[in-house]
Amino acid sequence: MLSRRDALLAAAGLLAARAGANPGGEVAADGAAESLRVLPGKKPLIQRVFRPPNFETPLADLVPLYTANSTFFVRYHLANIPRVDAAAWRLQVGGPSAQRTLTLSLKELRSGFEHATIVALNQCSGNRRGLFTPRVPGVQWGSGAMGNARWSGVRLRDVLHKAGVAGDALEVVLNGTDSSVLPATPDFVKSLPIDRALDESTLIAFEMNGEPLPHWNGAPARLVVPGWTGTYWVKHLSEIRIQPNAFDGFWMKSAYRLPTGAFATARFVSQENTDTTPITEMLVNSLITSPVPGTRLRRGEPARVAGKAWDAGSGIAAVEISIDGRQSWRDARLGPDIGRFAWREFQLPLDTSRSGPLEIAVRARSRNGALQPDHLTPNPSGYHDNMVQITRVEVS
Ligand SMILES: Nc1nc2c(c(=O)[nH]1)N[C@H]1C(S)=C(S)[C@@H](COP(=O)(O)O)O[C@H]1N2
Ligand SMILES: [Mo]
Repeated sequence: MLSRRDALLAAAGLLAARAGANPGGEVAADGAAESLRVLPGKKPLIQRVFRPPNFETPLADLVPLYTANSTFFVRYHLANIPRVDAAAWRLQVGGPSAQRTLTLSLKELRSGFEHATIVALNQCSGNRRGLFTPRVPGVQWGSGAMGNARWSGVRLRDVLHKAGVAGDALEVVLNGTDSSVLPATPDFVKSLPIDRALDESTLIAFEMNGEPLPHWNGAPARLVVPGWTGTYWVKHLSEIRIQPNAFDGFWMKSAYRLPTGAFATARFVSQENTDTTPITEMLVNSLITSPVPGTRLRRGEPARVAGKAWDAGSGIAAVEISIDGRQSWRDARLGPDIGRFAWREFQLPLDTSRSGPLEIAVRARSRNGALQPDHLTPNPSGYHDNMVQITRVEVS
């Protein structure tokens, strides 16, 4: 059977082309066949946009507890992405609310500050945008614009304190070495509220899963803001500015914004207005990694539902699974807790005693009491899709 998306593609005459580019029959989390392409240094990923590179992780590569560097998703807004020479790279720290300016080499960054490691999920604000109905503009991500990794580096806080944070500091502005090819496209620059920048979990990371950062994931150093969506995790970080006023660049003022008050997440007060506010933390969410949509399970044979659940850092309290149209729910068994900003594995044996179609619904509950909803909260950019996902399989 064709999925909703494949039916649309077939109508547009695109399905054959995609199937041809996809001889291995890779599937994304929504069961659609996807075209896999290789970025230098990466394994095949689902190509959403070629230039700038936007590649998502296939469902099968979201099964390991730590997402491999070679399969970790890649998201860029601008197409000029120079390979940074780590020996020549410098991090500039300053701004009107800094007491002094610093210029740090990678060696100085590594040797001058205490090292810190944190396991954290990096999820794009627009993960699952491609599943929104009605369709919203933007990269049409499936469920693979995310990954869980062990990040090592130094605390942003320690670097800011070395520069000296003045009493009037309001935001910290972060820029990387990538840039646009067209002068009209604004440079990708983000800011954080000063308290989030000074939070001990915010890192300048130079390692990912024990290896130097891959080029496509921000070498030689990137920001890691555990619990907050990927947009703040600035790659190829080269400039940090501490300032007493709200940063008014395009990627704060106009992009990555939500209707004010629509979501119960951390506020970013200095960037808020009556209509819109920047996206901040992730919502409680989950992903079924197994069975894959469309699987034929054999009647009476052992099977299980497995996947991942996460939130912004309160931790996962429970994952519930329903196979009776969401009338009754059973608690899945949770895997090891590897840190409050990491995803948590879950699994539950699946009843295959009756033949016929089976609809598996999963919802996660966070320790702060949030539960995945049954419906989307509409927003113009298609962010924060955390509604209960359903995987359809067949028992025969
Ligand atoms: N320099 C730079 N950093 C960036 C971006 C970018 O376009 N340029 N995109 C951000 C967004 S929106 C996301 S979701 C994450 C994705 O991280 P990844 O590409 O390592 O998976 O990077 C963030 N950091
Ligand atoms: Mo993103």
